[in-house]
Amino acid sequence: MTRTVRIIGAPTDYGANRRGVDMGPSAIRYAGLADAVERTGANAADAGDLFVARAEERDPDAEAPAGDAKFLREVEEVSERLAEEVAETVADGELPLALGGDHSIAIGTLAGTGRDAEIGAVWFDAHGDFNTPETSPSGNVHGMPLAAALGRGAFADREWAQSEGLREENVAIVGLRSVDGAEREALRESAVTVYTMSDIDARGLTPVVEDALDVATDGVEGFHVSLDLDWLDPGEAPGVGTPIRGGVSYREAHAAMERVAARDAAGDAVLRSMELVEVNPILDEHNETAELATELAASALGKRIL
Ligand code: 6HN
Ligand code: MN
Ligand code: MN
Ligand code: MN
Repeated sequence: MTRTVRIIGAPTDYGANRRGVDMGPSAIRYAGLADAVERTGANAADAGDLFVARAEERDPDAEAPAGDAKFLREVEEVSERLAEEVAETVADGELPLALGGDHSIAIGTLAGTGRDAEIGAVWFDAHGDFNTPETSPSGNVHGMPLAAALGRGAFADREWAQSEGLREENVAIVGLRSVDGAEREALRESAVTVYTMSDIDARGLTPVVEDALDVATDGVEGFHVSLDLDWLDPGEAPGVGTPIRGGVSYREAHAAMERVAARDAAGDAVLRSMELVEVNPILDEHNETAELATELAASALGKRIL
């Protein structure tokens, strides 16, 4: 049966406190995402963009109530809309592919995809995204989505942020190279599995990603792939809001996505949802980061060279 991939744009930059990543969905579509998905043999259905209130239209007096998290009220609104759309897509037997937007959109994707099933997640990112409002040095929610989905810190009493079917034991971060002080402590005491860039240096990309997929597929129905484009080296992916040197290469990124496709095809736990985040067209060069996001999605969806 031909799989249908439902493309869902989430054009928000409220989690990053800077303008630009809200144009990510347009840039990724312009780079040819739907065609790339269809070339893998899947159907592509574009659900358009979710409504995101423009910053200029916000009530300046209505600040977010949550201490040190910026724009948490706006993030909540977008998360709830995205969670609904993702849950419905999964219920319809389709695969949601969410386009950010900053990484705060993962709160909505994970809430939706984890609504009716036990799931795992692989987090391809330079960052841990494991801050909470209490630990975050920036207050930006895009540094918090993994902690939010797991109900940590101030997210413990925010049900909208939590992913019901996701447990720390089934989460793996791959390629970590930038982590804040208190965030590091939180990761160390958590049950999340972390593979740093040093692990990739020492062992090679493929065995590390295979281990991460083992973590994310252990005893669950399906797994989520969160691809932050700053996972790659900024030389390959310049169009991101928070570039960190020393990331994976073009070829390593494809190899990782090909391992995702292989695991999906093996069928023990299937690829259930995916997101492409943090593409910033303003900082990009000739849309190459958006094109890269498109190509990597195709590899994860099973694109074959031969
Ligand atoms: N991202 N750890 C930093 C913070 O502000 O919490 C950076 C987060 C970056 C988040 O790239 O998705
Ligand atoms: Mn429907
Ligand atoms: Mn991230
Ligand atoms: Mn990142």
